Amino acid sequence: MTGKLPFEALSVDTLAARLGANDALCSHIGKDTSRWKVREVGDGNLNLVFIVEGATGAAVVKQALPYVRLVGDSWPLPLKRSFFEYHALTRQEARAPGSVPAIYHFDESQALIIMEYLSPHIILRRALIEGRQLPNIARDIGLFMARTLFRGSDLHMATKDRKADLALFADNVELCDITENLVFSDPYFDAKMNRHTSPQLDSIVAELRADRDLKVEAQRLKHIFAANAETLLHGDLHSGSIMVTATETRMIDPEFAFYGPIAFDVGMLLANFWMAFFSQRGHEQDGKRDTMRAYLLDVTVDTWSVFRTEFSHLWRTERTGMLYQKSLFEDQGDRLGAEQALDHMLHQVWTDMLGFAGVEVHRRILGLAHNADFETIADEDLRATCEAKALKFGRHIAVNRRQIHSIDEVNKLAALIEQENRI
Ligand code: SR1
Ligand code: MG
Repeated sequence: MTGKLPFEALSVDTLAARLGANDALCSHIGKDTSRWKVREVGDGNLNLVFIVEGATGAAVVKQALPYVRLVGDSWPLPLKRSFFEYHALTRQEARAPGSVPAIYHFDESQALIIMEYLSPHIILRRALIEGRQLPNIARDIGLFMARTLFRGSDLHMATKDRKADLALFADNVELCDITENLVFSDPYFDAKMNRHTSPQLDSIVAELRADRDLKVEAQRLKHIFAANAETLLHGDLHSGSIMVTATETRMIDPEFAFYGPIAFDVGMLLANFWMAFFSQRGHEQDGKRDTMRAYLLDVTVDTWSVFRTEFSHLWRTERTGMLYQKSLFEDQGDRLGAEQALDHMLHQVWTDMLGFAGVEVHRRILGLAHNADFETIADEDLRATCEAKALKFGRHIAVNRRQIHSIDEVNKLAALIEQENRI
């Protein structure tokens, strides 16, 4: 296939004929297409994903569709998100080597990326629902966030390069628009595509939508999201965008990448650990999940600590950009000034991270795009109980974020809310 053909969606039946002459794919899986086995495995909200196995290996072929798969062709979505995903993956690999799948080929006109098949990896969300404790995720994700978020910013990059990159990713308008609406606005009014566990949550939802402080806070966070072009974000860093084995962790799916606030990726990620925590009560049919709950809170502590430590290390060793330049601090013998600025910056990330986490929790329960942590709880009363606790927690950390000073404080609150009304 050349890159010049008009876009055409792949299917299990056409993939071998269409990609059989692709050198990159053939070099990884073998060129005898009669031995190729193709499976469509995409269960995400937006794209087609195929696993192609050949005589000598396997690969993933991911293709964007010209619409939102979750909703259908009534919601068109540009193919160029595949371009942003490809460019984000190359930058993430450069800034945090080994943290993303290897890219074999990118075809812009077909909006497809051929990449490494991660096996035996599974989606982190699924592992957490199953009650599996992965020992390395806090370290791996904490390092990934610190390295990509620091090295993609004006703290590290030459400002000319950062501005060029900022311009490139500024065109990812439609995916930003999804986040701007689905995360920051839709949950807080009766938007058309919203849904929630009803009638169980009806009165709580009405209360939240009438909560002026919460609405104002959500809009302040949206303002930060839209106006603070601090670094290249993953943009959708939830537990469904991470693949794991017992010892390995890889980040996938950065099609929402754009220049935004450092705190956004961190907040979205931690929100997903806190949602996993609140959903555990719904997955206790095979035994109590007390140790899993403790593990999940430990993961939030460790992820934040690894992020902070690595970010601080990079601040001291790789601060080569135009912000807080060493010529003003260390070079003047003012190491303490640089530390004071670092403290200030981490404090801002902390405060905003809590806000982003709070609204992420809300949108997964009140908006269009729910998550499997809660959705797989078949008993609706039990699901609603878990969701109600998460909503309460999300509201507290979003609205009171400036008064919360440590992750232990956040986790004590989570544990308290989780224990409420337990028999
Ligand atoms: C219409 S897309 C809904 C959600 O799916 C993606 O994974 C993002 O999280 C987006 O908000
Ligand atoms: Mg995705």
